Amino acid sequence: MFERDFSGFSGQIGYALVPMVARGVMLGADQPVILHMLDIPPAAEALNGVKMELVDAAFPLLKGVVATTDVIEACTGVSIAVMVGGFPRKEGMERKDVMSKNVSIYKSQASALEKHAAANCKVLVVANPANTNALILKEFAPSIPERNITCLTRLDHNRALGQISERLNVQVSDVKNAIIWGNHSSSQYPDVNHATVAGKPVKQLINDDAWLSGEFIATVQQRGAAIIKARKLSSALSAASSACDHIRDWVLGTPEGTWVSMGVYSDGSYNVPAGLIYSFPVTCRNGEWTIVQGKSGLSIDEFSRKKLDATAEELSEEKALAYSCLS
Ligand code: NAX
Repeated sequence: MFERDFSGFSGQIGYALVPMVARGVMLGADQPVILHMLDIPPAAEALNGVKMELVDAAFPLLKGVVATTDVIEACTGVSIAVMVGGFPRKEGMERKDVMSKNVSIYKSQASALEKHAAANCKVLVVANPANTNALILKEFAPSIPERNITCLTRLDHNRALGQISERLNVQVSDVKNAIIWGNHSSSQYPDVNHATVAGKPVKQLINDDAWLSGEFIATVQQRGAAIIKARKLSSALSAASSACDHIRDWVLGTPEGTWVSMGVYSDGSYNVPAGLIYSFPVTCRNGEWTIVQGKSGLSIDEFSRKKLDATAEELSEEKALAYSCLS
């Protein structure tokens, strides 16, 4: 039985995510689950409403629900933690103020996870700034192996696949091996230099460099803002679905010949500074991710190099800002 913890669960993504997990979308149709849902006291009643709905839905795989505002109760015994709770930027707030709020949230959740979660608990940080929140969590949970702490860039990855499938009018399931490099922010670099459709290189099928290096990249980078403009709310169902994809592939493995994008602790691969949580192409097997290296790594042209470095630089700045909030 997997127990998993979700922070921020009366929020939009939480509400979309819990039924997916309870239906087996995250871990498979034969995997029973117990859900632990955490939110803050002002959201306690709404959180209880989500619990009531989960009971009413009578999911066969759902073997228990804990709805709580106590971070220790939420973290106790969990083997997968999906962190969607965070403090949004409000009008008039400086970046540093938002960072400071999130640093204190992730500091306390890190220590609760470290002390009370199951050994080898896998952590996925969704809440923004996702990469840097994950880094703070790593900092304050030193006994959780760094390979167990990741952040969500799979939504951006899936958005890239979706754009290619729309442009070529092909099934999205035939599009593979896009890459999101770097930060889950508008500095991310969606890269299709190695992507394929039914085995054929995307670069051959879309013989339009201007689109690939211009509109395509901008559309993926700005997709979150476009959803907010259209829905007056940020992405929720696509974020929840992508969080399921992230955990499923991490736990159950990526299909042969396919890689996915995950925000993971950089070991210096591709000359990305070590010590950042940076989105790389990864394959997963036996519950472990590995950055795609091939024999000599994927080739990175000059255009890509600049983009990889720019998003790394933004992450280094965020890291410095986060650490300045700690002092
Ligand atoms: P909501 O504002 O709907 O929900 C956030 C929830 O977190 C609320 O229920 C709130 O009470 C709770 N919360 C606040 N502080 C908490 C704490 N200390 N402990 C536990 N819970 C706490 O936001 P939603 O639309 O669900 O988005 C959640 C987060 O995901 C945001 O930070 C958002 O920016 C981020 N996103 C990240 C994405 C990604 O791909 N990495 C994409 C979607 C989304 O924008």
